[in-house]
Amino acid sequence: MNQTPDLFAPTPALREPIDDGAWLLRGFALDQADHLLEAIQQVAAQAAFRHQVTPGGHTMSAAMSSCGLLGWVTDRYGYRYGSRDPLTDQPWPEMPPILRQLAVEAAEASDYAHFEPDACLINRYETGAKMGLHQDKDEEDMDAPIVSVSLGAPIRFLFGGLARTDKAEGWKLEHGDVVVWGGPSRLFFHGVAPLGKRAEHPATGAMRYNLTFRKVRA
Ligand code: MD3
Ligand code: FE
Repeated sequence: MNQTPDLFAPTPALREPIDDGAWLLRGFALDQADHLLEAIQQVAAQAAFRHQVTPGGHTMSAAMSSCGLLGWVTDRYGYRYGSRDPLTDQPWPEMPPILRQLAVEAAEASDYAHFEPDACLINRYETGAKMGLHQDKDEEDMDAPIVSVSLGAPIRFLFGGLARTDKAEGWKLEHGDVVVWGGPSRLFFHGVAPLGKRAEHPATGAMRYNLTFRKVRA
């Protein structure tokens, strides 16, 4: 038996358990944040941020874009993933490698090996924008985790359980934070509280961006 500590074993990234299968990696994206924000602007130059309308007729307060093979679309007829941006009828912009790489590394650090996202949704929040409690269940592959990256102004994230009425816990998500949701937590209700009036960050002013990486097709 070798009792000598292995000085060269990889150190696991500092991670905080949120729930079964869910990890908060505080500051995981911090050193790349400027490059990630540039990549977001490049995507937005081809697929502009837009406020989509839900089937219930409500205009979403968060503006959205997408990149990768698939993007998420909602309109009066329903929600779906599609391969073209309805604003331009063009394929969604390719997922910038720097974004994909970060998501794969965060999944790996959370013990989800071989994550291959085919969609990256980009949410942009301005003061007062929010996202009500919902489940992400439009994806075919529920074995894959969802990786989320927060950039810019901080927000209060709400995380409940499998039932809409389960009590939701609040977490602060800040610039550079990454959260990985898989296993039992994959279908939990979640949302974000309205972006505060004084919430800001030097890199984005009063705006917050959230990237979510998904594997939609099984
Ligand atoms: C928990 N976005 O795009 S990210 C979404 O901050 C979404 O923009 C929020 O919910 C945002 O669908 C929250 C954190 C998050 C994302 C996906 C999850 C938490 C999740 C999927 C399952 C469980
Ligand atoms: Fe969600």
